[in-house]
Amino acid sequence: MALASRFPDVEIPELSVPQFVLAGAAERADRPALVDGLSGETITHGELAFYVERMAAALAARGVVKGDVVAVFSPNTIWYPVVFHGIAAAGAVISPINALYTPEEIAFQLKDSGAKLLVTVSPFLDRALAAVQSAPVDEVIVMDGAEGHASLRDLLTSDAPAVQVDIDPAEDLVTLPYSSGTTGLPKGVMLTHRNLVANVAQCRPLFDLHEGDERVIAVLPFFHIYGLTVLMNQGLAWGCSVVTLPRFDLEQFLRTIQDQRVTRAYVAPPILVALAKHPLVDSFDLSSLRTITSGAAPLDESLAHAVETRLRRGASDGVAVSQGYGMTELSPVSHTTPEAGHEPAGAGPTPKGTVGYALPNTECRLIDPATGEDAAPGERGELWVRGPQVMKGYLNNAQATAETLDAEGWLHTGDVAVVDDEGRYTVVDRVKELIKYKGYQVAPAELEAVLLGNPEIADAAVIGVQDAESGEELPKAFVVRAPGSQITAEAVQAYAAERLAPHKKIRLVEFIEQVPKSMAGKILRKDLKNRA
Ligand code: 4UW
Repeated sequence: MALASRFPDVEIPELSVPQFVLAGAAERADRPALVDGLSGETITHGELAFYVERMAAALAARGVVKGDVVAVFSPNTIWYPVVFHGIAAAGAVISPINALYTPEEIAFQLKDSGAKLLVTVSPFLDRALAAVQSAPVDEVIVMDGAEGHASLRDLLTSDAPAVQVDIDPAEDLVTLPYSSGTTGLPKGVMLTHRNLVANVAQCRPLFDLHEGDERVIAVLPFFHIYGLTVLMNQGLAWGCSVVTLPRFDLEQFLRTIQDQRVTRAYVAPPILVALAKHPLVDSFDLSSLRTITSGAAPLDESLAHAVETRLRRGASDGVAVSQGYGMTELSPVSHTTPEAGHEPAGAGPTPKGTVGYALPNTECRLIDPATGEDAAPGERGELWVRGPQVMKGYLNNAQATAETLDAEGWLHTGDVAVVDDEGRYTVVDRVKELIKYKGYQVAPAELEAVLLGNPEIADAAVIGVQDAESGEELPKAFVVRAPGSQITAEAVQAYAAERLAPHKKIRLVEFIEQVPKSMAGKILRKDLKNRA
């Protein structure tokens, strides 16, 4: 039984992502669109639209055509949105690469996505060049410039003729982020222009925007779908100033909120832990903040209350802390908490342990994994989602697509949720393999594949175990030593750490005689969880 959204449907404009996001740029041409939180350097909404047009023209002049994939490997900067929308306006597809990736991880994504160009920044050039040795691309563009490479300045000042690419929003891809989904290795998630346009349009009725007076802090990375849609595209489409930070540093984060008078923060739970507990927080004036929304991993209700209480100081009305829920395959938002006064008709405040309501145009089902039937009212079940934000599928992987997205359009999330009588959802468990470490994806299959590359390791299985103190999920490897091997836990960890980004580090190791497997050879992760 489909559970309808408690909100009326919204209309989804038939526009490409750049057309939609830049639609209001001329009206607010002189207002800051992007502000560098550290240097104060600014791009206005008018300049943004101009640069995007130039970027698209320059890419077309370099031979980029509709459907080509361009990989972007960069931390957050004010130029990232210029690059993103320039590529999109040229009809090409952006595959965003995690800024922490090793050359091996970058090469995997370049090859799998079939990227034609790679856009990066000079501090990342060593890793980028190491990656393209095994995954060649036509050209590496270095945004801030480097000897022998075209820079963003070169592209934006070229006199290439303007381009008009015909885009079918419902069919054509705009971005290809990577996600392991419910099982296996990271896969390219095919998101269309319509997916991303819809997701911003769907969130709009839940927010009380102060037109022309909203500043959003973009510390979560644009290379992750949460930052890409919620900070970059939503922020710019709604006419906010998006204040970028290249990485999370608590003091810079607090200082930037204070100095830029930031009104909204979208974060992951570890940042809320710092806001609740760290002494530095008291040294800054955070009274401009109106909302803090958390997502990407479970948020403890008491932590949300602790942050509200701590920040409710002085003359300020304080800040509302709440939760949303999303997944790369959902562009990413399916659920969020409306701002006070924007709840569905008749509903009261949204409890902080919940992830809020299904967005407009979004249907849900909760399926009892034991029976495959709809869960009884009030009972838990696997969350299925259907709506215009649901991905088109996984790139070149019909089987994984069919396992996740059924014939009726339901996306099986692999998360377990309950819904209350008012239509508010709480995420209570995860039945998929995926591990979340500080909000980042860690795919057990990827770690297992790396470990199996070590001749001293005969077999390996990875699961997430809850750390009682931090509440984080820690990747734990069960390792079977090869005959004669005396490999230590430290050596296992070091071997993986050399090849994988820091968030994928193996935090715990246990040696075992045999990895428990089903008759079909599938790792019995439940048995390992019980053992851990
Ligand atoms: N509670 C418990 C949550 C929650 C959660 C996510 O890396 P991905 O694919 O994607 C994300 C997206 C997060 C997100 C996007 C937009 C948004 O508004 C918002 O809230 C403000 C969050 O993380 O990982 C997807 C997986 O992350 C877990 C869950 O397992 C999901 O399938 N997850 N949000 N609030 N778990």
